[in-house]
Amino acid sequence: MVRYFTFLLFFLGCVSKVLVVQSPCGTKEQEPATPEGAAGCGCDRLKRAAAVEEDGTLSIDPAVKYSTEANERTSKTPGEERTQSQMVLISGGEFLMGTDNPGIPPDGEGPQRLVTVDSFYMDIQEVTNQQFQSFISATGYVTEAEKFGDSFVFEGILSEAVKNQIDQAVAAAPWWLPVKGATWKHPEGPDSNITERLDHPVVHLSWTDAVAYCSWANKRLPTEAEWEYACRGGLKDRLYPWGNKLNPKGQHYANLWQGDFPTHNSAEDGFIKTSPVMSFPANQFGLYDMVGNAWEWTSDWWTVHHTTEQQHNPVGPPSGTDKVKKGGSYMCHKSYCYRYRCAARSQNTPDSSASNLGFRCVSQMNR
Ligand SMILES: *[C@@H]1O[C@H](CO)[C@@H](O)[C@H](O)[C@H]1NC(C)=O
Ligand SMILES: [Ca+2]
Ligand SMILES: [Ca+2]
Repeated sequence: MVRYFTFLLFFLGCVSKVLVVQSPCGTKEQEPATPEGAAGCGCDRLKRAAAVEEDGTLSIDPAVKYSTEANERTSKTPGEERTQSQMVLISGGEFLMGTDNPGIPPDGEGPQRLVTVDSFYMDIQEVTNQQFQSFISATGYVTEAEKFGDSFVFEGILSEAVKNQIDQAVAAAPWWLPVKGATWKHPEGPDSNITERLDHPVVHLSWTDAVAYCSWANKRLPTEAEWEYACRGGLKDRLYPWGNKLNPKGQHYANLWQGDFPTHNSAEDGFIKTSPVMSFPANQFGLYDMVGNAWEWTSDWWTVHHTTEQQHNPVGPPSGTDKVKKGGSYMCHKSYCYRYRCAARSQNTPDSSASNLGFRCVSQMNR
């Protein structure tokens, strides 16, 4: 109950900014944001208020400790079928992070700033259902959505049977419904499964769950800077991982939303929901689905204030309430969620989970 209320307050705050250009949602803007730009697809305000203590601190499971112990219990037999993602070396270097021409100014996409990152390896794909299944089989890990008993699902992909059971919605974004029993194994609730989607990105995982998985795999989540450097694929100051045109030569380069959000998804790119990973071309670094398909968690706490001084391996603020996610999802359309750009960003509390939010891991070594 509280969590929907919190959502509503946030949303109203954002909308009021559109009218008076002043609100807690954003800072000085060069141009008025669209209501869509401010409120987005509603993806960024899904919170579990229950996890926020009265003093504002967050109660987070010690996932790292847990998964380290679990990892020690897991014996890696030689010749065992490889389930981990292939990784690619991202050679370190400097790049321009963020943009001075923000698509959504309140998100803190700017200012553009010079950042250097050291070399690292990155999963070429989002973590899939099959890969996450191997983690669960090895550790017995229980995800936060399973503990809480529900997760947020986009209404457009729910069955009538499930929709009819729901009496509570997010008032300001009625297309997001808290669905009892929605988990990574049951992405649209108990009457759905992942049997036909083993090669799709795993979704309904919290930041804490994502950290637990990467840690088990002897990897970690990327920082926002690493993620954005990787997204840009060596291109300078471009919108997308492949350049500035959304559909070069009429081709789709990412699983996004075509049609009218949220009522009509024409699926011109071939997919209404998630797609199998690597269904679209890789960027110049060999990375797939950096934008679109599933949003991807990063390790950084959220802030919209960035220094313009040159940074080396920035890791974000030391603390916060929300974590940064990058890349947008299959739900993103320019009219509502113009966040399928490398500079774009959004946030969720670390215990939030939803039907369009996943992750990939990085490592200093090729694992
Ligand atoms: C999984 O879902 C498919 C439909 O996508 C259905 O045909 C199948 O029976 C389901 N399997 C199980 C084990 O529930
Ligand atoms: Ca699509
Ligand atoms: Ca993605």
